[in-house]
Amino acid sequence: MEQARRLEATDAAGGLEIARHILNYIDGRFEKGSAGATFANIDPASGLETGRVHEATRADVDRAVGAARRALTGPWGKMTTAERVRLIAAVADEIERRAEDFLAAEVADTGKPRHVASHIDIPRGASNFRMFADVVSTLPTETFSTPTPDGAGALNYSVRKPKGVVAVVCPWNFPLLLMTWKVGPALACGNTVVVKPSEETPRTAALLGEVMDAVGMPAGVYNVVHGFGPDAAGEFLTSHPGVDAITFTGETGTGEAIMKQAAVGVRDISFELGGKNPAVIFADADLDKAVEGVSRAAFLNTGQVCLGTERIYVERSIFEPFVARLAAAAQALRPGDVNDPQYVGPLISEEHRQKVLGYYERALAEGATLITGGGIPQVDPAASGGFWIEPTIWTGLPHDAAVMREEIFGPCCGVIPFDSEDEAVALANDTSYGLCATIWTQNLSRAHRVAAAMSVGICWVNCWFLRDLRTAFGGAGQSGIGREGGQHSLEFYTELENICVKV
Ligand code: NAD
Ligand code: 6OD
Repeated sequence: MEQARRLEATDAAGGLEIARHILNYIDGRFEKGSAGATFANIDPASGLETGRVHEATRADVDRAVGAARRALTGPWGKMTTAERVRLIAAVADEIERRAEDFLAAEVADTGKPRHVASHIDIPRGASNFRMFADVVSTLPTETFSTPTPDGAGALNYSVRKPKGVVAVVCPWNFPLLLMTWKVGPALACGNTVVVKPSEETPRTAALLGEVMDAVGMPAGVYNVVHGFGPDAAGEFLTSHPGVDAITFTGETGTGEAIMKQAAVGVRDISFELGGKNPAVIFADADLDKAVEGVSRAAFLNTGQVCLGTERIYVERSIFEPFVARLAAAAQALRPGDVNDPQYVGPLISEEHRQKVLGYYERALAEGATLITGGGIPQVDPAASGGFWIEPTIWTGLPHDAAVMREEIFGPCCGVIPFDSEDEAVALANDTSYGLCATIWTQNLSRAHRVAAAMSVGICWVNCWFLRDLRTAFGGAGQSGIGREGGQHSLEFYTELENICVKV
């Protein structure tokens, strides 16, 4: 059975045990793609192939959607909320039990530091299930007592029902975290899912299939189809008429394409898209904490964080010391060893590195002063095939420069001075995106005033990426549609029916 699941025994890559074959998971079974096609799974830290991903065909996607539809009316659809919640909590427990396997898979796919994966990605994979199990267990419903002309009255109350088959399309930067952030609430609300993980990072979605098996999840509730986006598994899924709702995290341009597909059949969408997030540092900020926080926001995960800071506005009186200290923080980061606490990982692919390096060149052409970085770092020859890149800081850029307006998704930022609070707010809001902002100040009134003035979905004050999963998460402007998190997720993952009973 174990052999059927994984096709082949495990392989060692960078000392980690990972599967050589990454399979689709359809209707409770691990499968090759029906056309037999595979593509390479690459370790970004070495540039080497570590496995083969079995690509799903249109027919495979069709079977996955069919299995998900059948599961809605099978044992899963018949479960009480309490039974469903028990199974979902068991998924969380099993992810924790297999944390080392998930860690190995995530590090192999992304090259990210082990301490990032073990503190952020993998624990969130478990808590995304546990938290939404709690949310649906304590779900309130609304009731209204309604007067009627005959004086007898009526009772209005609401019930929440699953939306049906939910397509979950995910990116590569936090593969398990972002996928389970959607799968957790979808299943907690009684839906079934077909997941299309990023072609760059398919491992943890496949591994979650083993978890589903282990906890006895009914077949068809959780399905995974591997492949690419346009004219491939991604589009086959999002354009499939059997899909009732699509939840997507990725680039704004991809969101536009998926929105067109979702229009056919008027399917519901929830989008978490790109960002070009500002940090505003006032002269009264605690400088140590601001430098540490902004450096994390700019360089964590090699800048491949939708919430990451790529625009930094600093009050003029502290501009120079701030830039010098941020540069020192960037220079302290070291590529090469996933176990090093100061390790900065590679970018996800050579294609992405070329895109980011293109922006590095463009910044100079647009008039930037290069403070640090700007190229490819020296690494141990054994790791030289990895997609390494230097953390980079620019000053002197005009605010309308492309590198200050377009999402780069790399470890880089432009720093611009400001002279007044109004100017800082205007600069921060001058973007078509609106995912998040961070503000650094010790003036409480200013913190509240400026936070409320930001045109974003999430504003952090004196912190960054501090998450409480009960809160609304999502973007304004071109950064997304809808909010997920806590009870907000119910708006997307359930259909609310009002029942009016004449007394
Ligand atoms: P991407 O949009 O290229 O791909 C995301 C997923 O969509 C992949 O699984 C891909 O195969 C699939 N896809 C691509 N084209 C498709 C199509 N036409 N139809 C259906 N599926 C398609 O994004 P990425 O490069 O994987 O991730 C980086 C982007 O994601 C950045 O823009 C980042 O800001 C964004 N992101 C946003 C958030 C957020 O919460 N707002 C979180 C993480 C990443
Ligand atoms: O924390 C989350 O729920 C979330 N969606 C994080 C997104 C990170 C983007 O890279």
